[in-house]
Amino acid sequence: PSTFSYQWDTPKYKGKTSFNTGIFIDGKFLDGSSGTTIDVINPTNGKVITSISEAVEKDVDLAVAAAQKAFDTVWGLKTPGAKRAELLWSLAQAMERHKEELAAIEALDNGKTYDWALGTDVSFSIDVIKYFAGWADKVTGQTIETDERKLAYTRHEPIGVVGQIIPWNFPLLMWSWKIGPALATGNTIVLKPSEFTPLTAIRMCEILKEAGIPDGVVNLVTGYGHTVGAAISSHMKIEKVAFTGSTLVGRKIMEAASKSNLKTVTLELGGKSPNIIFDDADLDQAVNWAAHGIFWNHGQACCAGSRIFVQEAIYDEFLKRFTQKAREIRVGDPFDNDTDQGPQVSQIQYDRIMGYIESGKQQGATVAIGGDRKGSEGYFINPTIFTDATPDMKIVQEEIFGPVGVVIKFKTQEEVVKQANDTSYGLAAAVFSQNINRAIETAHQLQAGTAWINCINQLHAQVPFGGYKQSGIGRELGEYALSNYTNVKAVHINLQHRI
Ligand code: TXE
Repeated sequence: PSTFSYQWDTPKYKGKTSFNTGIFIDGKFLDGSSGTTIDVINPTNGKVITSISEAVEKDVDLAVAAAQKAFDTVWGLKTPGAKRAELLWSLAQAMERHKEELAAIEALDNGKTYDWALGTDVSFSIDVIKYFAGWADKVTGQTIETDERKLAYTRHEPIGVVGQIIPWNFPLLMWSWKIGPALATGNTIVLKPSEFTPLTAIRMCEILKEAGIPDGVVNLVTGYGHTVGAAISSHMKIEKVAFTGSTLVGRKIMEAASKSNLKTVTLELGGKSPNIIFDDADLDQAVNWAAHGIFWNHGQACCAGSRIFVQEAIYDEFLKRFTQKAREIRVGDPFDNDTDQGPQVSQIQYDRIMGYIESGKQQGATVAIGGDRKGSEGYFINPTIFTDATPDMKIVQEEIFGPVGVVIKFKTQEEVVKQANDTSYGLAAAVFSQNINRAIETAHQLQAGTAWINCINQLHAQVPFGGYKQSGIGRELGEYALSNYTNVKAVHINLQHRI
């Protein structure tokens, strides 16, 4: 284990952090069993920020044993819900005390702007922990009428040790979405952050301790997907795995689960979300939201409104204003207060996005703006808008996961709904219209787990989120998330039934 220190200094924000790193098992930082490390790269300049311990399969076994011990002794059915609520609330308060520090680590590691990290990622993560703190003492079953000779009721019991594998686009936020409901319902955790952005999850280990969460309740294994992620998904003593990431890896996780112990699987995967703008929309608002829809978090959002359908009467005017809006986005250093958009997270993602931009050009789409990199170092890509795309093009079909939107003209509601649903994904969709009947009717016709009307990318701790079709299985957030982490036991009591 070693220490990582960093200092940030902008005209508006100054601060420093220094914390222990390593894999975190049973409340202690350790080196991974292999003794090897993983370099963490700064996406702003491609340089190494620090090196962290690489966990391997054996470390997952150690983490599972620690989590099982904690489940049997200090958590699960051993700790009343009210106590877990208190501890989760204390966790939220500890995060509040460290919020600038967490935002800075996130900006450094992921490349998102410090302001967004603070105002959205960290704040929303705290909201999520508070929200699930509120549920911890309210997870109850039902009493069920059968007949007078019998009493039946259900208990919602924690599953036990659960595995959680999270991505790099919202490192702390995805940590909170996973940790919140699992701890509220009494489970213990083996969590793997993305190898690209492990730093906030590592920093959270000491913050969990500071909040009083008992040792072994949350264990962190920092490593690669094909080793540590695969070991979690195929572990015989992990009864449930929750994953956010690519559809490709989601399939591998289900396969590993089915080949091992048939653990339950929840998946939050990719998307190619439609954003439909009717000709009676408030155009200024639609332009602003559409830009937020695709350029928020540099396009690295599973729910990004990447297919922007615009009705023909307003198409030209929309495109003019939308292009202007994209031109105004300031791409630069995440720690600069004037920056709207930082770099993409990694060289791999940068290459993948530039590959999609090239394919769009080659297949005959028109670049209305952008389509190139910004500067000569780091993974910066200018906001990009394509027009004249046809439904078969890769930029229309596949998730790009970058600041690249495609604007498509449509004539009728019937036609646009058909096109919008013509995808293997079904995560989210948005509709803009001042005719509320038309907006609601369209929202109901779209095959998506979330439908926004006159807004986009709005997420709340109280509201469930998840996908139809190949965008996933199960729902996170809201009351719905609790059922991912409990087993239902039916208890039958014989009162006077004689055999
Ligand atoms: O994702 P991976 P990648 C999409 C997006 C992006 C593409 C590829 O389109 O361009 O996926 O990104 C772990 N068993 N999304 O390759 O690999 C990995 O270590 C178990 C959408 O970076 O899916 C990391 O912790 N785990 C998305 C996590 O999976 C494995 C967010 C996610 O990374 C594994 C991210 C394996 N065999 C990417 N292989 C969203 N839904 O928001 C890798 N992992």
